Parts: sequence; structure tokens; C-alpha cells
Amino acid sequence: MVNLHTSIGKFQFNNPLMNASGVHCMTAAELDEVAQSPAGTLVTKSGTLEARAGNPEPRYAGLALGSINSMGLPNLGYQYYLDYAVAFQAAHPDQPIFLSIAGTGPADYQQMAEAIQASAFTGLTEFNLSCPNVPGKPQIAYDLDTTARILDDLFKVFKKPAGIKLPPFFDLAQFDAMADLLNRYPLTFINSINSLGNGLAIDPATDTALIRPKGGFGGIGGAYAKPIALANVRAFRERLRPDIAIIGTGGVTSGRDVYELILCGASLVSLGTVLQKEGLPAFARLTGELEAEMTAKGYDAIPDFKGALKTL
Ligand code: RRO
Repeated sequence: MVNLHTSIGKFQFNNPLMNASGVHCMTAAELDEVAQSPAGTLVTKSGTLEARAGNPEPRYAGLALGSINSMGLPNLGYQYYLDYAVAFQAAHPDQPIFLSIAGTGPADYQQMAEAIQASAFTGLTEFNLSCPNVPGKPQIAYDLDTTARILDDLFKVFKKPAGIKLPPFFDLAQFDAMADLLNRYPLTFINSINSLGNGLAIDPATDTALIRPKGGFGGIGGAYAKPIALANVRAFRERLRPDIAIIGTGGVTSGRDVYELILCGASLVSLGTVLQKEGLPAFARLTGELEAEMTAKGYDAIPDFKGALKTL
């Protein structure tokens, strides 16, 4: 039997898998189902100051090798998820939980951070700086100055374990610049990557974009994203302070994919499109496949191969 235990900061998990924010985490009922699955932890849908209906439908489509979405941040408001998380940790003191937060502008982050700081929440907060789908609002983390301003303001008030959700980067100079910036802050983790922003998928029968919002543009997830996710996790693991853990997200369809994200340096691995397509049984399937891969490679535990990617 292999041991799937992993940790981030002082938080302990008995399985490295979790849902990706946005999938199976809109309501308390969905969150409860993830908590009761083999997943090691769970994260809420990104909550905003006020509840949002999100973009018009259709706003998600499955694709041959993944998915496209332009949900537009539909959520029940951050207070709903904060209340859920506080109640969850009271009922499950040994099960860490992540709260995800998204602003529609820089000031929102500080306001929600103040509220979470003042609350009884003791888990991990993920500040989503990479939503690609709010019309007229660029992905924040592609703008280093705005990112620095948000983090400066945030950490003046926020003293609890915090991380940020990053978009994919595509140039080594971007990794250098973002890692330099992130290393200045008391981050507990980053989550890399959000979906590949602003892809386009077309229905061949009608020559029409598959989703309605933004002229059909949306975030791409699933197998299409895997090499980019691996590269982002690897690039940040090589550049970030060792005490900043990485949650690897993107492109998982098999246990081998989970293994490879860990090989690149991920401490936890989250499931987006695969969870959307297969539902909760994905956690048991991928756990079994990860165990089989570790056994085949002769590893008993996650620290034995975490970050151990070899290069030529
Ligand atoms: O709700 C969304 O449209 C969404 C968000 Br907030 C995000 O961070 N990533 C994504 O692919 N979709």
C-alpha cells in the first residue's frame, strides 16, 4: 500500500486530490459531496462581494480533449462560502478546507480579506487573480503592477494562510517576474493554472461558436492544458521560496497526469474538467491510478518523488 499523505504549511491531507474551484462547489450540497468523496480536501466556487448570476447560457461545452467555459463567476456571494467553511471546520476539525475569493476590482479583495480575517475561519484562502471570463475585466495576474497593489493591500490586513490562483504564463521572463513578485509576500501557496484564457471552439454543423458569452471566447481546460500546467508548476517550483507550496491544476485525465504534476512540484492536484465530465467517481479512479503508478515506479510516498523531475 502506498501512502498518499501530503501537506501544505501546517495543513495535512490524506490524499493529494481536490476539486478545482468552479467544479462541484457552487452549493453546500455539492461541497458536502466532495468532502465525503476520496478527495483529500475541497475548495469553494470563487465568491464575490455580492452573489452573481454569471454569463448567459450556453456557457460551458465539453470538447474532444477538454472543455471551454465562460461561466462569468456565477456564485452565491463570498459570505455564503465563508459561512459554509466555518461550519464545515467546526464539524470536521481534522479536514482542511479552502475558501476561494474573487474580486471584480482590486478594492474587493481587501474588503473580503478583512471580513475573512475577522471571522472564525482557520483554513486556507485562495485569492483568484485569474478569472478569464468577466466581460470587460482582464485577468488581474497578467498585470504585475495591479497584482502587487492587491497583494500589498491584502497582506496589510490578512494574516491567515493565503494563496493565489494564477493564470498560465508562456514565457520564462514572465515566470521570473511573477516569481520575484510573489516571493515578497507571506504566501502559503499558489495554485497554477487557471484555464487557458480566451480560446474559441466552433460547432462544425452550424459554424457557430459553442458558447454564447464574449462572442464564443472562453477558458480552455482538460487535456489541452496539460503541458502548459506541467510547465507552469515546474517553472514556479524552480523559482518560488521553498515554503510556498504549489497546487497543480490543469489537464488531469489519468493517474499518470496527477503523478506528473507532483513530479513537477505540486503538493496537491485539483480536478477541473475531468471532475465536470466524470463526476465524483473521478476521485476514486484517479486515486487508484496514482497508487498504481507510484507502485510501478517503486515509490511508497508522495515526498519520495515530489519535484523529482529529471531533465536531459
Ligand atoms: O466563473 C468563471 O467563468 C471562471 C472562473 Br471565476 C475562473 O477562475 N476560471 C474559469 O475558467 N472560469
